[in-house]
Amino acid sequence: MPGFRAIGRTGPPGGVAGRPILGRVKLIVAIVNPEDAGPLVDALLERDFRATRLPSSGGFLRQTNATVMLGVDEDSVEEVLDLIREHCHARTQLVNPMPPILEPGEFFLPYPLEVEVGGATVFVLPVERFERL
Ligand code: 2BA
Repeated sequence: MPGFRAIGRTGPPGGVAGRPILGRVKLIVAIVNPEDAGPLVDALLERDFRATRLPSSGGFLRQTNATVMLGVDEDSVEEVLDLIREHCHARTQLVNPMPPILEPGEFFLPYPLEVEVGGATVFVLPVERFERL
């Protein structure tokens, strides 16, 4: 489809108001460290991808992370994944385990556990229809 390299790109390609795009669009949802989200979104915008950043938090650690969401042409998925790989780094975090319920005379010595988080958790979903109204 000529002129439709990436719906996320600015300029005339797809996503023109009133003209739906059917088929070749993917929605990329990337859960990343909040420190990486800024540089990632900057790099995406530099390459003319449009992105939405949402504040989120992990169910396990219950700490703030960031969810970056972008709709792109399927041909651009690998380019976006490369940018995510470049800008999102794994980190280790210390977690304090919940103390167990103790019987009288038992004791619990809490010590923090190390958990590795990210680079990024990425979902690539098919989009049935994309339209900017
Ligand atoms: P959290 O749920 O806070 O998980 C943070 C890290 O804790 C995970 O890193 C993983 O290393 C560990 N973890 C999570 N659940 C665990 C469990 N049941 N047992 C042991 N360790 C566990 P990542 O795997 O890199 O995930 C980073 C964040 O990405 C997650 O934060 C969550 O917000 C999101 N995420 C990961 N997998 C997901 C999934 N299948 N669906 C939706 N969100 C997901």
